[in-house]
Amino acid sequence: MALKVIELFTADTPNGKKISIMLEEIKFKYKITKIDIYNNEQFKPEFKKISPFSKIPVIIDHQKNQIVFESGAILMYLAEKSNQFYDTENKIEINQWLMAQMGLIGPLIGQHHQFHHFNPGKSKFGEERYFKITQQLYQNLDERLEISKFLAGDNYTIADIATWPWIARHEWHDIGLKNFKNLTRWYLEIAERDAVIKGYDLMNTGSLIPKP
Ligand SMILES: N[C@@H](CCC(=O)N[C@@H](CS)C(=O)NCC(=O)O)C(=O)O
Repeated sequence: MALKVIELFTADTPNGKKISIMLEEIKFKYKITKIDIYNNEQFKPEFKKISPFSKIPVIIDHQKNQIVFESGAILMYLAEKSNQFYDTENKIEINQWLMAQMGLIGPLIGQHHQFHHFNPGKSKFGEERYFKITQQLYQNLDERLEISKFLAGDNYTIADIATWPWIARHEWHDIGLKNFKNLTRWYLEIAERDAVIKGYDLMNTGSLIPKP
């Protein structure tokens, strides 16, 4: 039965899309409360009460009066609540790939966005450093997906849900997703899922998933 208890505080970014995709996947009814991070709404005292670092995404599970911040923790929470995409037998494998997204893929590709996409020409060092790192991450993911259908094995899990929205920003990266055959296969397979198509367009603006 659909639950109508989750409130998602978010913006239209890869970290935000992780959670809308997950909520669509598990078919929970949810309400989106937009936080305009380009106009500093994340720093308002009422938001800071639920987000100590002033970051989106955050959820409130109104059924339990439970606040959860940090997208990885939110994915684990929703996976455990719905009993989906976080198979108990495979938790160690899933945790590794999820933590790699949280600790490496998100923060480092985020820096690539800052130097290459938003501020080109400001720091040659920063542009070169994060371009190379992003290229390396594409390569690492491609190697993994050469031997594994999904990141944590045969099944689609919260590790894929966390990582996919970052690769969906490939047009900003200029690395050439097409050159990474296994990563492209994985990207396209996930892009066909109804929940991903819906969760990607979380603000209902008609956003379409970019092709490789
Ligand atoms: N580790 C956090 C990162 C969240 C994050 O960086 N959110 C960005 C948007 S994608 C944000 O809120 N930025 C606003 C700011 O930095 O002021 C998570 O995965 O939830």
